[in-house]
Amino acid sequence: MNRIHVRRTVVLRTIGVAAAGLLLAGTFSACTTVEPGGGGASAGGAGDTLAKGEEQGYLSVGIANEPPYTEVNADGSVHGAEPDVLRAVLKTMGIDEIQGVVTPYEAMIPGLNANRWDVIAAGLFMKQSRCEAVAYSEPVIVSTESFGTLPGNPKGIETIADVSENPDFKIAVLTGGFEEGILKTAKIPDGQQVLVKDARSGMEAVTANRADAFLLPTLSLKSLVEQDPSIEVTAPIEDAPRTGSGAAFRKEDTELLKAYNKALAEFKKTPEFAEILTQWGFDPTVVEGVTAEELCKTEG
Ligand code: 6CS
Repeated sequence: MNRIHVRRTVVLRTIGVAAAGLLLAGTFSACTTVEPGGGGASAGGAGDTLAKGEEQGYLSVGIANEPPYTEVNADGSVHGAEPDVLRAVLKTMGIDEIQGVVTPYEAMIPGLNANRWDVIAAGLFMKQSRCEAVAYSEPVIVSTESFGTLPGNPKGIETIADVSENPDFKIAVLTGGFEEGILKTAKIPDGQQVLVKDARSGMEAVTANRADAFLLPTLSLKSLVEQDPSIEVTAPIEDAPRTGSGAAFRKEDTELLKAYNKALAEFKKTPEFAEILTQWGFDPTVVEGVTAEELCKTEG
């Protein structure tokens, strides 16, 4: 197999999240043949993902497609701040490629633990429940949240408290996303939540007046607005929890986590780390001194 193509392979799967796990509805590759067994499926046993990656020369990675965190290009190449950092760090470990598997945020952890992919690098923000289910690397990104609203923000929605205090406000959030958790932690009734499957649907909920605002990371909303200026983005929400993300591994992959964190710590000292984050609009200094332990204390 042409290794260049392996780098650029994206295994695009239409995966529905069934109650008991993942329903694999179909697999096709955007670019080249995928590994036998369904592309990202982990052939190894528990805890040997590092050895598997070293042997096969790549790891499969659960991603969304939500710039600037993750981006799948028309040619099937996988980019975005998180996959670009993951690829660069794995390269220093002798694992030259990553193979992306696009999936909804709510399916990322079940899919990882069902061995559908080997790691998550999607901006899957750290919080208590997620940190109980997977082993996060040290963070590479610290994020803010904003509201996407109609131009002029006619309802004046700027904080989570504004939503709590106005029971008629409806807020679109991704099903199973970090933002749905923010609303639940704030005890905002389900009736005020408009669950959507992806960022595009969230924008449409606002422009079609099914929701008064779309709650999403600030940079994701700004990226959407670059394509479609039909909404505007509020300043970062002051009473939204600060959080961040890094790679997420299976709990049993302790050897991979240890090796990755060691390599990541070295990589963070290089100009390439700052270049990647800056290229995607992130401030590389914001994550300095922030730990996974701290971010895993985030409620939800
Ligand atoms: O961690 C999450 O669930 C959220 N992360 C990103 C990058 N976008 C939305 C999603 O809900």
